[in-house]
Amino acid sequence: MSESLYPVPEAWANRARVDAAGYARLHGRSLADPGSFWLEQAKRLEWVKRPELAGDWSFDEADFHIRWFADGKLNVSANCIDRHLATRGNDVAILWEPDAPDEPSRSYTYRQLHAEVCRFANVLKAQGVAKGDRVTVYLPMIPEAAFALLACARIGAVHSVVFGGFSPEALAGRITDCDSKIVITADEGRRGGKKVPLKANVDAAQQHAPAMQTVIVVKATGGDVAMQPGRDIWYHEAAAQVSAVCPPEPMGAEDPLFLLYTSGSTGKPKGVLHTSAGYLLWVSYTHELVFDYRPGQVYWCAADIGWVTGHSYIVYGPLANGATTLMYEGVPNWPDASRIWQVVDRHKVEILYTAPTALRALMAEGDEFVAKTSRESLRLLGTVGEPINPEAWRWYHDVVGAGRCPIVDTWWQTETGGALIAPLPGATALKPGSATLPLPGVDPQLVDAEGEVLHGATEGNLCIARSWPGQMRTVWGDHARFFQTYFTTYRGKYFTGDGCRRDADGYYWITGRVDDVINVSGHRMGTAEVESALVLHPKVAEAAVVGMPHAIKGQGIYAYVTLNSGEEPSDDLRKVLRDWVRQEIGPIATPDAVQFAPGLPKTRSGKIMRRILRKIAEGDVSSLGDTSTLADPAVVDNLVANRVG
Ligand code: 6R9
Repeated sequence: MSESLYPVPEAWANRARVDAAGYARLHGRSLADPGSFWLEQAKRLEWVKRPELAGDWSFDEADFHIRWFADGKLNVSANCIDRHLATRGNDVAILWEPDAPDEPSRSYTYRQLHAEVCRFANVLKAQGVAKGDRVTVYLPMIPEAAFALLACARIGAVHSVVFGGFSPEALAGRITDCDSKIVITADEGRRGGKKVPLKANVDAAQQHAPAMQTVIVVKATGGDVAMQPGRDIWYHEAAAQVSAVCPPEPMGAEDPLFLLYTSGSTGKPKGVLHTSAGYLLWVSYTHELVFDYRPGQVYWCAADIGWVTGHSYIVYGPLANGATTLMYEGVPNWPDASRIWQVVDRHKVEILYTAPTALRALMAEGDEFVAKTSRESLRLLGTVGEPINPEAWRWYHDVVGAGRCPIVDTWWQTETGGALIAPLPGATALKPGSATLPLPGVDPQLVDAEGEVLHGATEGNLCIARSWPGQMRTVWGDHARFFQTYFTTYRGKYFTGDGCRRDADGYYWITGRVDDVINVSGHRMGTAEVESALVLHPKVAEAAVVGMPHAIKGQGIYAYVTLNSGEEPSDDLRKVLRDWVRQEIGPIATPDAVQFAPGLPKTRSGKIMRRILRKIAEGDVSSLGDTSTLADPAVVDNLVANRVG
């Protein structure tokens, strides 16, 4: 790992909102006196009723609870829209760049956003959606996706966005889990010149999602879709019937804002629940601090709204700060590997936030795609989703940013709401590959396997020792699972599932997941989910899935499959199984390698020894460790001999 240091550039130091000493003071005060610190920060929001309480929480089983600003009242959409109208109503709120570069972009001022969101909210109300109801959003990256989220927030409905790349089966599971009676979708999505049949997927989901009663369809491409009378409604027709005024519903600080399903190490995806005030405060505060956002700047988070990054840093954080947030419909490498940089030039983007996997893919295409663009508007670069390898970091810094732009490597999770460990560009010297230091209010601890807290330069499991306002509040419908998943591994602490090293300067280096979660192109995939999909296939008896190193994706999916007796392994079947998983979950879950295995390495109690499977998938077969506890040590030789790749 690289330990080279990139000091804060002089231009940044001179205009820093927070300098190095300021950061140390801020962090110190946030931990020493959290009550007054957070009540003061709470002033950055507009409240219907200002809170007098800050954090009220306990991670202990007997008294387990997490609440922030619990006596306050506010509306999230009013904070993201209405309160900006007087001062910047004519500033651009959302700048939309379409998939095809020759199509015109679109922009919405805060005033126009207000009208669009009110109209959308009234359409939802007309369909009977009330405070607390769940609304599933299955949309492409079009402005209506942001309108839909903010419309839910306006009337107090709880949105649950399902990524447009997920299959009908995955969509149905998420609709059913939260009992969502209404789904908002589009005729089709577009990505990289290809159509995504969203409405057809919703139709296919219906048989497994009986809760679904109403489907609101946004006309995005004008493609042919079958409308089911009594269930399906065109958004544009419904919107023409309602007014563009909808007063925001005053919400309790702890009223739910949204659900977002994410993969864990066991079971089906969990509905991570975020509430209103603490979440909004966290994303607004961190968006301003970490990106040093200043009014008038064009800011671009190139994530999809289907992931938490899109929620927090395309929609809620930037809009709460009155920013101009760019929303891009397409993919980074279409029509060619220059597209991102062309969009930067077209819209004079100053802050760009993307994922290491995209950078590695673009880097592999060669520097000329970057060099032929100007990028002179850029002043800050960000990354998120997985550890960034120092080579990609340097390319981002030297080639994309021409050595001029600091890189903020932001570590966080769906569960954390927003960034927890990240540099402040005017305060923190950078080290390629390190997310650097904790943000104010964040108290990281590294612990060993027994839960002993490790001090100084060390490596261990990353826990957070106290609550922060943006923390998730529960797993939808299963509060016991919330406690069990995050607070029982190490008593009294939130366990992230990540391994981490801390160096002598106190910098944090995330080393990756230590549980059974694979990070594929910055997206979380639970091994258990892929395994469940594989064993649903009639020819499969058993499956075990692990991560393997992948040059572009960071990690790939390696599946060991035991067939039912009488079934013959073949390359055709390998392809059938890959397509099967793709159909069951979605393209991101497609295994990169499928190895047929007559047996899996198991302990005498029947537990699969994933450590061994990981080593073989990595190609590191010289150090398989102790295999003597296996029920049948001979299976290992077979696995090694038939390794794929
Ligand atoms: C925001 C997001 C969370 C997991 C997390 C960790 C990995 C995210 C990272 C990073 C190293 C970073 N991760 N950011 N690892 N450096 N800057 O990605 O949320 O999809 O829930 O994934 O991603 O392993 O635990 P989510």
